Amino acid sequence: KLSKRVIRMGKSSAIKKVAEHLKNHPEAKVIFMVGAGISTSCGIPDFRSPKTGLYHNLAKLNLPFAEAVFDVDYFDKNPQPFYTLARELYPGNFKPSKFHYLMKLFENNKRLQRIYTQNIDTLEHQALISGSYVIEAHGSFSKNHCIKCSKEYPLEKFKSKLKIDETHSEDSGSTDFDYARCDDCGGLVKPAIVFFGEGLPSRFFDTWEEDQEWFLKEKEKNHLVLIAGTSLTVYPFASLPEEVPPEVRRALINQELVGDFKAFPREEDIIIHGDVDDAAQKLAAELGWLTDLELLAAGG
Ligand code: CNA
Repeated sequence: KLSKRVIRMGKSSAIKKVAEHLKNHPEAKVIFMVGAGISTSCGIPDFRSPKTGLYHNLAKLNLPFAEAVFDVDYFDKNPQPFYTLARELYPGNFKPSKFHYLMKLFENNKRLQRIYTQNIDTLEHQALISGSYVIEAHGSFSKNHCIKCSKEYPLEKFKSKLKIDETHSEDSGSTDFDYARCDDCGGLVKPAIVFFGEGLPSRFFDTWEEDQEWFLKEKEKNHLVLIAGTSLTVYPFASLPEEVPPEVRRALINQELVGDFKAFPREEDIIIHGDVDDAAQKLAAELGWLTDLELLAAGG
């Protein structure tokens, strides 16, 4: 039933529907919920896209299972896969996408309520979106701590070890590769990225509770939730869309139909099948923000 409706609506008219919603409700603000798909055009692979995703490419690291790269016990035994991945993902190596800049324009136009991101690439900050709007649900590289005694370390502690040591190349299979270790107990130092089995930052839960109350208080303003570039498979983040109150409209921009949009579609959902940057460009055009988007993307 849903797929018929999606086909009937088409991509352009779905984008127009989002734009119309925002134009018809000038007080409405947007909460974004985003994932790795908004950064793939920046050159950062996502997890699950076939052939290009990180899980596909991790095969060469001989992991017992792909998710082991984000498993604390595995990291304790063998930090090399995480170091390899961190080298690929480390903030500073990439520029934001058009989609990131679209979110910045929502802030500039006072139409942004929040961005819940699963990404650890900090591209929201690089797009100069104010930190008060951004919830990094899966942590970031900006803090580090020892996995044994929890002693905290500055960013440099881990970062300095990311440079490939020619004499102890990972490929040579050397076991004394130079990993960041705690000065007190010798435990491995790990960035504050949420690994499987670890708790999410309390700011994630606190802010989501506030935002849910905000929805209830401001029902008549017709706020919108826009979900983009995520497979909605990692919990508890993946449950956010289903916790959006039924009277609040949801839109999805993604290459595939995912999560609650697939399992429990709502009559009012708007589905934009396709590329996030392409959708960002079209939505910006509909909202009269295209020149601003192009200026931001060009770095000026
Ligand atoms: P995922 O499971 O890899 O899903 C990505 C989704 O985005 C898929 O549904 C894709 O079809 C879709 N997609 C990919 N490219 C595009 C595009 N250009 N336009 C539209 N849709 C696209 O990633 P999730 O974020 O859902 O999974 C959560 C994990 C991924 C979090 O724990 C992250 O920390 C982790 N991750 C983050 C990064 C990053 O920080 N950039 C990179 C890789 C993985």
